[in-house]
Amino acid sequence: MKRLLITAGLLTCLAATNAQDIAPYGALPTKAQLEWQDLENYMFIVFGPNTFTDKEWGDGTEDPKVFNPTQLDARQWARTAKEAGMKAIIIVAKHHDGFCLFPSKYSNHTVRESAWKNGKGDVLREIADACKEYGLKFGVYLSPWDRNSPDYGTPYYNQLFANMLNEIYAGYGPIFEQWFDGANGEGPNGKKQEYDWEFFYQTVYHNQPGTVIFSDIGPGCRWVGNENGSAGTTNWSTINTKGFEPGAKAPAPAILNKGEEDGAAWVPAESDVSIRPGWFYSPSTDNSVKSVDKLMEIYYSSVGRNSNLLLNVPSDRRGLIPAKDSLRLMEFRRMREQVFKKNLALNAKVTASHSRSQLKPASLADGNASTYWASPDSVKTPVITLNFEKAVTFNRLLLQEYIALGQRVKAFRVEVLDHGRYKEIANETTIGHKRILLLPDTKTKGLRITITDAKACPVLSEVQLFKAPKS
Ligand code: FUL
Ligand code: CA
Repeated sequence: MKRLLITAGLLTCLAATNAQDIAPYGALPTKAQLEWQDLENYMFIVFGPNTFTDKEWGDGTEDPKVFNPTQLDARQWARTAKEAGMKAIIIVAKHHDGFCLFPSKYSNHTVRESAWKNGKGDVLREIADACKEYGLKFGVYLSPWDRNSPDYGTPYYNQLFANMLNEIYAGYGPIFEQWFDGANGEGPNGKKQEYDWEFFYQTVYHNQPGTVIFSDIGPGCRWVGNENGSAGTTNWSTINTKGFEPGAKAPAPAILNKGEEDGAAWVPAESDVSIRPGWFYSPSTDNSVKSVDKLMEIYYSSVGRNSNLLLNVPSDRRGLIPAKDSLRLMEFRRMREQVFKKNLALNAKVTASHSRSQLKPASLADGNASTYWASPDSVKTPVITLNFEKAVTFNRLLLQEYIALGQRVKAFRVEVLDHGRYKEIANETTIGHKRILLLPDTKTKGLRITITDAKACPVLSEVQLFKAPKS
């Protein structure tokens, strides 16, 4: 009896290991990158003296007294992000003009020198606290390019920049993402800085090893290669960074846009885009806040193409997110809720041409991204079928790979049952964390997804179907 129990125990144990026993493929995400990817959609707040002088790039000679928001309320920013369904805020702590929105010891061009709160204010503190209060993650943009610092263009500047990073990391709590702009122009002495990127990265990691570092090439996440919120339809989360640097020495934008198949490093894309034409608030853009349709298009071409979406919603001169922008964000959230309200795949009977023992195809349609299905190692092109008792009408197909084991799917085909025969409705590349296909209204009792090419046996976590209303 005892032996029997031991054998039974061993068998269950073996079965359980088998299910998990899928060799990861290629470069892999860290735990921090996995958590980061799940955030999907968060807010950027670009703010500073330029907000008051109506510029996109200040030259660093601005009188710090121009920075004087009359009603700054970081809790309004955080509340707006929260109600917009966003999970984090990244704030500009210093733009290219060198003005620090926190009273840095390493600069005399800061909020301390401004008129705001008689020099006693600290925007970074207020927004860090507000993010905490509203359960949002907090991130920081700190421009290496500094058109004010007298040390910019000298070797000491790299140390000074690291000192500022240390100051921020020691004083403002957990920082989920560090945003490094690649822009590298001249400083007040007419010289360009040779950035010591490795030193900057190590300074961040030394303080907070879990911070995801954004730059053109990561190492945590990468620029998507444009500022329109549009990732490539093919989008690998891997790229080759060796020999490259952020800025002028970065890979071409077209490469950043698509990533690189079999790239040596896991550096997923982040799409940064502004809700207005400029990055900074300007009264001249009050009537050009992006429409809900445009924001939905951006959502599909970023989050829907294996990229996170960093949407800039700039504070105005009062220090508030204007009503127009915040209303638009609420409409955008409501539209997403409507589109993704009812996952029609939940009613499907799911089968697969080949399944790994213990992994059920039903896990593909359980609405849970942490449960997954995979084919055996030897099968790279399995076929997944969803059958419905009653015909469903859909126009969005959402797919997810279980990326903890790497990005594996290279191409796939989608067909629907039409008068007893399968008809192709899409033929696409890469999936990654999330892929959303926009399709015409399609009514069917059967959907078939064929993985036509993969780096290793596919590991998929979700197949979802939705019917988006007419906009
Ligand atoms: C760019 C900057 O030059 C813009 O001013 C803005 O900060 C944007 C997010 O990145 O490279
Ligand atoms: Ca699942």
